[in-house]
Amino acid sequence: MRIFTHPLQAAHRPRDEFHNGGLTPYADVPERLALMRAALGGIETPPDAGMAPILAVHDAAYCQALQDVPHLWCAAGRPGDAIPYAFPVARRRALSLSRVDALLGAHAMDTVTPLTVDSWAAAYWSSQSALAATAAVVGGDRSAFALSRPPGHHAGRDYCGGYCHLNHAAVAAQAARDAGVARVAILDIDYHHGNGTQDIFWERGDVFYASIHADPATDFPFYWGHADEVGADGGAGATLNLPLPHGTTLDAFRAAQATALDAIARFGPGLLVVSFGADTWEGDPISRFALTTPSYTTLAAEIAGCGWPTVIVMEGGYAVEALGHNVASFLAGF
Ligand code: SP5
Ligand code: ZN
Repeated sequence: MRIFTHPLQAAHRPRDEFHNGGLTPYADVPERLALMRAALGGIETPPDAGMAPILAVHDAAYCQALQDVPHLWCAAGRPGDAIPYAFPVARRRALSLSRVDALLGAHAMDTVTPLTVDSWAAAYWSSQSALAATAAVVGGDRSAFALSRPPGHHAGRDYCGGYCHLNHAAVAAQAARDAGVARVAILDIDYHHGNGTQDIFWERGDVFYASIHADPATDFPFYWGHADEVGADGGAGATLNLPLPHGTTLDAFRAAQATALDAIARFGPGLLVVSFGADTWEGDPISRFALTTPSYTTLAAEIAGCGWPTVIVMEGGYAVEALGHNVASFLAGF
């Protein structure tokens, strides 16, 4: 299986995230990439497919803000990484976004996703890795893996959040559509609900989104991922949410995955994108499921058994020392 990642994905190194009433060390450390690389062989650098496939999913003004905010922040004399503190949650009229805090707050959903001058390149090349994997699969490979980092599934068309800036799984799914694949399914098995992916395809019937995740009643992102969220308009019925409780082990996760795969089979995709997070592992420092390293081989084999051409995109997983083993276990199942 071809694997894609780019060295600039490691440059993004925020110091802290604002969480639980204070600054705590940022969980998405660049060492995640080094350990995954070390556990995998034959990694390729993706070609540069440019901005067009990213702009097929994300707003141009948002992409510009991701690039500008860290520089504006430094120019304003701010000492730390760029973290928003005011959000236009209430209904708003036209805003002037000339102040960096307004520009950032209007394009962010939380305070755990700091921006640095290196964030854009890391996110951009993570999307390029997903695009290269998609091109391989559209070109006839059975599967390919995008070793994306920073992750993507919390990012929406015009906002960052949950350590995510660009939604690589959505970029991959849209690229497959634009390459002529009529129906694309996304299976999201990160511990957290992929609110950004759900949001991007909420009203579309050509891209099916199924997610298995910690119940948003107890876990980030809190406001999305409940079982009654099924899509709207042309996308009604093309979103499936399967929240699970703390302590979930392989048996319950497998049952939920079987439900998701049945729904995807009824949809009939020409290509599957898997948003894979290893933060469902029993030792993950910010999560509360109880999958083991061998669990991932079982889950992957059941996905591979469906026979759909599959693009795998890396999402979360914060137990750094175990991450390489968990990713290798998942890929072994393919
Ligand atoms: C892609 C992904 O897995 N994003 C997860 C975002 C979860 N953020 C909310 C929880 C933040 C907990 N941060 C703990 C940091 C400890 N230093
Ligand atoms: Zn996650």
